Formats: sequence, structure tokens, C-alpha cells
Amino acid sequence: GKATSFRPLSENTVADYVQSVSHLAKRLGGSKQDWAVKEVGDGNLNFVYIVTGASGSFVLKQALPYVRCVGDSWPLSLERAYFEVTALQEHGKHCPEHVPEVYHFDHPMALFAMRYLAPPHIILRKGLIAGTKYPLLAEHMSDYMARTLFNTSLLATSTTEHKAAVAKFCGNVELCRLTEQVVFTEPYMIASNNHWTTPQLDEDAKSIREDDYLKLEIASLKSKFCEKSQALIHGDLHTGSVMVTQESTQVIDPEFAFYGPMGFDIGAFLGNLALAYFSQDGHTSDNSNRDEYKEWILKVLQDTWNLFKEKFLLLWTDKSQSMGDAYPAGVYTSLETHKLAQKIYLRDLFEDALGFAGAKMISRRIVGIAHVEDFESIENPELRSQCERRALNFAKDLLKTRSKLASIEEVIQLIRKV
Ligand code: ADP
Ligand code: SR1
Ligand code: MG
Ligand code: MG
Ligand code: MG
Repeated sequence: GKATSFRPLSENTVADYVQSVSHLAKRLGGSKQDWAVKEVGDGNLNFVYIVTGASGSFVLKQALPYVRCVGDSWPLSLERAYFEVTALQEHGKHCPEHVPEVYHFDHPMALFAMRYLAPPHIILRKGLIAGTKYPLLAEHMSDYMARTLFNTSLLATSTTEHKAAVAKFCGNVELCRLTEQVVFTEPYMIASNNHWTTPQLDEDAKSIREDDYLKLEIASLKSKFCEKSQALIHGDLHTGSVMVTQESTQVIDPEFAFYGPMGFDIGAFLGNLALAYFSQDGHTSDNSNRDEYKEWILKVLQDTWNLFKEKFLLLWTDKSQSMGDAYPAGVYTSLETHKLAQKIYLRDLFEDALGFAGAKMISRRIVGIAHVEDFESIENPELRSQCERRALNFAKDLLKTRSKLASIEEVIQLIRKV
């Protein structure tokens, strides 16, 4: 039978667990001794097992009651598995093409099973480091963000539905507070979690702690993150949460999901593309010329936003899709007012996205706790710090000038200038 209390699994005990859940066992085919279990978790928080059998496979992900990359000195709620499954299911309803199917959820065990994204699926961040192009990336990510964000917002739902959903996801407070701490707080003060390429970036880190203007920008973004229940956001949409092939794009790992500002997801994705861009000069040891590749990254950045905007507006304009309480049809009767409302909404969203992109880039990725492989894999500290400094300077510019940037093309000009 199913476990009724929490027990951490290991490579040695996963097969016994699977055997006790008959529909999972059936999915694999054959019997226990034929099943292969491999732990592949390379994220910061959880354990991930690939389970394969004679006729099927799946991935089993389990949360432990602490932060994996730190250890049991940093406790973290097991409930994150519940929020991850709930978000996968909700986002999967709106965008099944880009969200892996959930097969099983065991609440007390804080684990779930989902579709195994088999090779050649690879974590996007790793593909970007390797210099691989994904021709459908912007198309797919804009689709995912437009559909999940639009359909969980008041543009598509009633305030009755929305409030109930907001209340439910308020329970994911521990994960939200983790983000508040590592993105909006610690990088701007002395904190033991912070680290950076030292001594090269010592002055850069110090200047962040002494930049009052930057701190005020961060304060307003933090309040938006905590207060703006705009849509069910993924909450951790960096390039390590996307798996890709030439044909497929799959978004995993929404354990930070809650009703927050849409710009946080869009900014996470765009900001991480910018990090990938600035790290490219550190990845030419294989004698590759990355100039053309860098242009491709910028094109993805540009297309993602422009396509997102187009698709989001299409959903809004399509009457059957926009039945939400935000703009009652009886009030916004003129096409002109409707268009103006859309323009203002998208303008605000763009500014939010740029702000969060900058915040996420600075935060843990360069001077905070959780760095990214894009830079960490550059062995030479001189070279690494040069790449990181350019990313940092762009992020600071973005935070300070975002209200004056009129289009994504202007953002790209800013990237080129740094
Ligand atoms: P964490 O929450 O700890 O960051 P992730 O959900 O990001 O965990 O998963 C960690 C790693 O496990 C991913 O980087 C990926 O390599 C692998 N992984 C996760 N889900 C799948 C999946 N559905 N199919 C294949 N590999 C996966
Ligand atoms: C302890 S901070 C860990 C980070 O990894 C997760 O994926 C989130 O990005 C979080 O900020
Ligand atoms: Mg992850
Ligand atoms: Mg839909
Ligand atoms: Mg995660």
C-alpha cells in the first residue's frame, strides 16, 4: 500500500516504493528487478530519479524537508511538492504542449511522478553554454507564458475564482520568502550566503550595497512581488527550468508557483537569456567563434517578448477567451478604450519584466547565494569576472532606466552598449 507518512527515498528504495503503487509499476512493465533507478537532481532543492522499465519510464521527484544545496541547516517546507504538482496541472491545462504530464502525487511523501523528458532533451542552460541553437524556443516560450499567465489572470477569470486560487497558493509562503530573501534582500547587504568572484568583483559587490537608488528600485520590485496577485506564475523560470530539443520545449520545476506579478516570470526568462549572452565570451576555449551565437540569443530575447505580446493580446481580443472580471465588456464598449487598456497593461508588464530581469540577474546569480553554471563553468577567474561585471552593469542599468525603455529593441541596444 501507499506510504502515509514522509520517508526520504534513495536510489536503493525507489523501486520498492514504485512496486507499492500499482499504476506506476504497470507503467514501467516487467518487475522490480528489471527496473533501473538513477538520481539525476542537479538543482538546488530536490531529489530527482529517472525510473525506467521494460516498456515505460517516468521521473520521480521528491522534496526533502531542507534545501538540498545547503543541507539540513536550512529547513524548507515539504508542501512545495504539492504546489509544484498543482501548478504543473493548472499550467498543463492551459499549455499541455510545454508542460510535462503528472502521473502520480503522494502528498505525505512529498513526491510526484511525471513524464520523463528523454534525451535529446537537455536543460536549456546547458544547451546555451554549449552554443546550441533552438529554432522554436521563442515561439514556444512566448506561447507558454502568454497562455499560462493570461488564463490565470483576471482577464480570463472571475474575482470569485481568482480569490480562491490566490488563497490556496498563499500557502506557498516559505518558497516566496526564500525568493524575497535571496533575490530582493541579501545581495544588497552583508550576508553570509553571498559570494562572488573575489577579489575581482569585491568593489562591484560593495557598490551594490552602497547604491541607494538601486535599493529603492529593489524595494518597489519587492513590494510588487509580495503584493501583486496578478496571475499564477511559475516563480523560478530561469533557463535551468526549461528542457529542450530542436522540436520540443518543456517547462519543469514550478515549485515556487504562487499568484504574483506576471513580469517575474517574463523577467526571469529574459534575464537568464541575458546572462547566457554575457557568459558567451567565456566559452570560446573550444576555439568556437560565438559572435553569431550571441546574435541568436539576442534574437530569441527580442522574439520572445514580441511574440508574447502578440499572443497575449490575441487571447485578450478573442472574446471566448477573455471572460474575466478585469474589463467588463459592458464598460469597455468602445474599441478605442479597449485598445488603450491593452496598451497600458502591456506597458506596465514590460516595465515589471525588465525590473525583475535586472533583479534576478544581480541577485543570487552574481553576488548572491545561487550562482549559475553559465558563469561558474568559466574556469579562469579573470575572464569570468569580466563577463560577470558586464552582466552586472547591464542589470543595474536596466533597473534604473527601464521606465524610459520603449521597446525590447531598445533593451537590446543597451545590452550591446555595456
Ligand atoms: P530542483 O527543484 O531541485 O531544481 P528540477 O525540477 O529543476 O529540481 O530537476 C533537477 C534536474 O533533474 C533537472 O535539471 C533535469 O536535469 C532533471 N529533470 C527534472 N525533471 C525532469 C524530467 N521530467 N525529465 C527529465 N529530466 C528531468
Ligand atoms: C537557496 S536559493 C536556491 C535557488 O534555487 C532555486 O531554484 C531558486 O532559484 C532559489 O532562489
Ligand atoms: Mg530546478
Ligand atoms: Mg486556453
Ligand atoms: Mg526547483
